[in-house]
Amino acid sequence: MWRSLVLLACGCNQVLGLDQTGVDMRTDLDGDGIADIEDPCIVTDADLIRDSEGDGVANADDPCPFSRGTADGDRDGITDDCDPFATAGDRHVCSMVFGSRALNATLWSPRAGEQEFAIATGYLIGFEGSSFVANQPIVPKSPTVVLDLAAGTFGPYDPFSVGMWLSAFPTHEPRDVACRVVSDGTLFHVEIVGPTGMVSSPLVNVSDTGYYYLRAYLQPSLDGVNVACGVGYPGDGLAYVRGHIDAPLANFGFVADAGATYVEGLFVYDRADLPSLP
Ligand SMILES: [Ca+2]
Ligand SMILES: [Ca+2]
Ligand SMILES: [Ca+2]
Repeated sequence: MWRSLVLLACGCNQVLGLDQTGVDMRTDLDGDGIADIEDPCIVTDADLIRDSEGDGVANADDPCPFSRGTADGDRDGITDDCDPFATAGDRHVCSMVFGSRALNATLWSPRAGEQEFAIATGYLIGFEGSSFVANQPIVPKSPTVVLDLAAGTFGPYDPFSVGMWLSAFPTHEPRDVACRVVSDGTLFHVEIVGPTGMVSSPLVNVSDTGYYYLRAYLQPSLDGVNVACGVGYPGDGLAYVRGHIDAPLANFGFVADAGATYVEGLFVYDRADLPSLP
């Protein structure tokens, strides 16, 4: 009713949240009353109440949703297994565990010309050759953002490649940038792939469990975004590489170039300051 009255009285696109092309910018996919464009965490109750590692703390209140570790060396509320920086100031922004099929289908789209992807309730699966991007911004516009992908493979000794599109468009473009982990089944490395080429880390041994996490740090710079991309196990050190994106970020997404893999969750942290990247 309120909107109808405003429409009659005003008819202005800004109030209705319409941009110049008539696209509604005020969609609220998770129905929490916060428009997607402003929502720091687009998830449904299915994600909020899930307890990914079973420590009795729901993901909504758990700053480290994939590890039961309790040590918090810098006492910033993010336990050491997840803490992106050793100095206090990290904030847990969002845990996405893809618990709503309806939201998954609306929020994520396969990229043009690629295989259909599958998202099952509770975890996300990318098949060889598929990648997809978010239809809404999901990366906060904070001075420092950290994206943790808790993931694994169904066959730990099978080759696989899975990653995050840090900046990608609905169709493939030379500007696309990915942070990804690549394994031959025994050893893996992490790499940043983008328009300026690829930087790759030293090789790391693959765990027996096939479980690992991939982490990307993002910090805006004067001419784009500085990136650090790492891979490791909860509680263990990560192997990192650093790179730079020469433009504002496009959309976030996922890519699986080889092997069946599952993604347990995407966990987002941020900071209000600009500490040095690893
Ligand atoms: Ca919302
Ligand atoms: Ca938990
Ligand atoms: Ca901490």
